[in-house]
Parts: sequence; structure tokens; C-alpha cells
Amino acid sequence: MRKLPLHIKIILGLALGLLFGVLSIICQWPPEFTIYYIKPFGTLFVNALKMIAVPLVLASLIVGVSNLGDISKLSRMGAKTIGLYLATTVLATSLGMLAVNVMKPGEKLSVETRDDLMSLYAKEVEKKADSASELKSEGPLQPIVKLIPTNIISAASDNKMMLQIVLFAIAAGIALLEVPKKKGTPVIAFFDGLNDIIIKLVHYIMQVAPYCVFALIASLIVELAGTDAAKAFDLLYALMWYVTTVLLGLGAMILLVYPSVLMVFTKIKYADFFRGIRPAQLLAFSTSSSSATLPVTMDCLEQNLKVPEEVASFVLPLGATINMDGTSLYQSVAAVFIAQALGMELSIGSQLMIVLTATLASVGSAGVPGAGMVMLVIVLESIGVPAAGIALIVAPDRLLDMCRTTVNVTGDATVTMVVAHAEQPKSI
Ligand code: DAS
Repeated sequence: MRKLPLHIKIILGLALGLLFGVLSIICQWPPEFTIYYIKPFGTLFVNALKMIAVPLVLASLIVGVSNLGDISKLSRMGAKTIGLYLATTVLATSLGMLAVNVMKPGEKLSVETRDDLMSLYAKEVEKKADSASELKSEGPLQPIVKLIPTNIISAASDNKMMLQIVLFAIAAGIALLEVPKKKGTPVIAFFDGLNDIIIKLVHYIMQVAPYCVFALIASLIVELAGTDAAKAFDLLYALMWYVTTVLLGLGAMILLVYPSVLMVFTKIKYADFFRGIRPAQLLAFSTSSSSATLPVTMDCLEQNLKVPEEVASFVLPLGATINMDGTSLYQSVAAVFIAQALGMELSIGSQLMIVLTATLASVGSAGVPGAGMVMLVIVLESIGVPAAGIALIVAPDRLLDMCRTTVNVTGDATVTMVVAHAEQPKSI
């Protein structure tokens, strides 16, 4: 077992958790054993993800923004690169919202199952509803007022203030570009070091993911179904629809969006582009890490697709840090699926908030396995959906991570081709 790649171990953990859950229903094992002695390991995993979300956002965004170089010297290439990255991310998030609202995977659950899920998360849903209604009672502009916390330290200690932390991190990153180099450099070095530490912590947490996924899916099935196998299969059926919705969205990015962008903005044929970046896509799929794939992505663009080194070495590292189209699409689908499964109605305002926070969350996501799920906490907290709802979608997450990382890398490569064409129209 030790020799197996992590993603195989996680898929094994998922399969064994499903088997354990179904067997405990069929054999009528006492649910107390699962709930008291297995479920806590799943809760620990979700808590660990929530624990590192705030430092990860702070470190990766401050470092990402300050790495843009001197704000006044943001070159034509830099402005174009960031503009294209943000445009493709907003497009991906919007595509995810369209897919999940058309497919409605969360509504594939029977009313009884949804009621059970709501009672499982009732106290958290109620708390979110109270704070949302409290906001409304203070006037329509109150949500904007809340964006600036009175105390960033207390905000950082409260996962409910994620959007405020993201905005503070972006502002701090921009401020760091403006302070004198000798003052800013040590601060950037500190957050760079913190970023590396948090990424290492994500790596540690993902090492125990196989066991925690087992605990989460087993306890979820037992808790939800009790002795009623039908509800367990009901949840699995809805999860299948959820996975299909994410994969449909990711497939549309790879097969429709990126070919259209390349056709409009470059001269390269999509088949040649696809062949040129295939090694990077395969590595992204097997490692679930944009950062680990970056050297191969750069090699593919420079050697196979003849992108000038000065373009690839600027655009791709920036993309691996701030551009994750697959992740933002996944986060928008996951957030709406969890809300649907908990029977929570999402207003148009909440859906627009998802587009904003999923775009920002994907900018802040590190290019390591599981980072997108960690940052999903931000999206859920921003629309008042309990972050504990992540337990519903943890099981298939590694498979989806492999696919969304492949889209992340493909998106970075697509924007690099467009920038290279704009810089040297004759050659690309
Ligand atoms: N695995 C991340 C990446 O490397 C994406 C994610 O977790 O969503 O891009």
C-alpha cells in the first residue's frame, strides 16, 4: 500500500469507505461505532483544511500580487497576461454556474434525503441564515460595508470573513509593490516562506487523505442512511450527477473554450497545440499539481510550440500561481451543489458572489493537490453555506482534482500562446 501513488490510495479509500458504509447498512451494524469511532477522523480532515485556508490565502495572494513586479512598470505583457487570465477564470466560473444550474445535481436527492442532510447541518445552516438576515436588516449596502473588517486579526481567526481576508491580501500585495524595496523585500520573503510552509502542510494533510476519505464517506452513508440503504444510494446517485456536471464543464473548457480562443487570437491549429502540450497535461493529470508540472509546461511551450523564452518564463509561472480555470469552475459547481443538497435557496446576489469569490479563491489557490478544496471554504463562507458541507463532496475530489489541474495547465498554455502571438504575430 505504501508504494501506491497518492491518488490511487485516495480512490482506494473512497471505494473501501463506500463498501464499509453499504455493508454496515445491509448487515445492520450499530451506527454508533461508525459515528463515534470513525467519523472523527473525517471531521479532523475537514477541520485541518479549514485551519490552513486563511494562512494559505494570505501568503499565496500577497506573494502572487507582489511577484507582479513594480506596479508602475506593469508591462504591456503583464497587463495583457493578467487581463486574459482573469477573463478566462471568470468565463470558467460562469460556465460552472450555468452547468450546475442546468444539471441541478443537488436536486437529484429525494426530499427525505435532503431533509436528513439539512438536519445533519441544521445548526450551521441556521447560524448562517441568522448572520445573513442580520446583514439584510442593516440596509442594502451593509454587505459592502462588511467587506472592510474592523480588525484584520480577528477576521483572520474567523473563517466567515474569507472574502475580507482575500481583499486585504490583494491590497497588501499591491502596497508591497509601492513601499521602498529595502522595506518590502523582507516582508515578501516572510510571506514567501509562509507560503512554502502552508503548501508543505497541504502536502501533509493530503498524505492522510485516503484514510480520512474512508472515514468521511463511510460515516456520511451511515449517518445519512441509518438503516435505510435507499438514502445511501440516493446520495451516491446525486454525487454521480455532481461529478458529471464538473466533468462536463471541464470538458467544455478543453474542447470548446480554449480552441475558440486559439482560433481567434493565434494562428496555431488546435491539434498541433494539443499535441505540443500533451506531456504537460498527462503530468498535471497524474500529479494534480500545476506547480510540479510547471517545468514541463514551460518546456512544451518553448520546445514544441516555439514560444519565446521571455514570454513563457513570465506568463507561465504567473499562471501557475494565479490562473486556475479548472479550479474556479469546480468551486462554483461544488458550492451550488452543496447549497442545493442542503435545500438552501441561492439568490442572484449569492450566485454572483460565487462568481467573484470562486475567481478570487482560484487566484489564491496554490498549485498543489487538494488546494482547490481548501479554498472552497472561502466560497461557501461567502454565501452562508456551512463549510462542513465539504464532507458531501470530499469523496470524488481527488479524481476531480486530477481533471481540473489538467484544465488549469491547459488554460495557462492557451493564454501563453495568445500573449506570444501578440508579442510576435509573425511567428505564432
Ligand atoms: N491541484 C490544484 C493545481 O495544482 C488545483 C486544485 O486543487 O483545484 O492546480
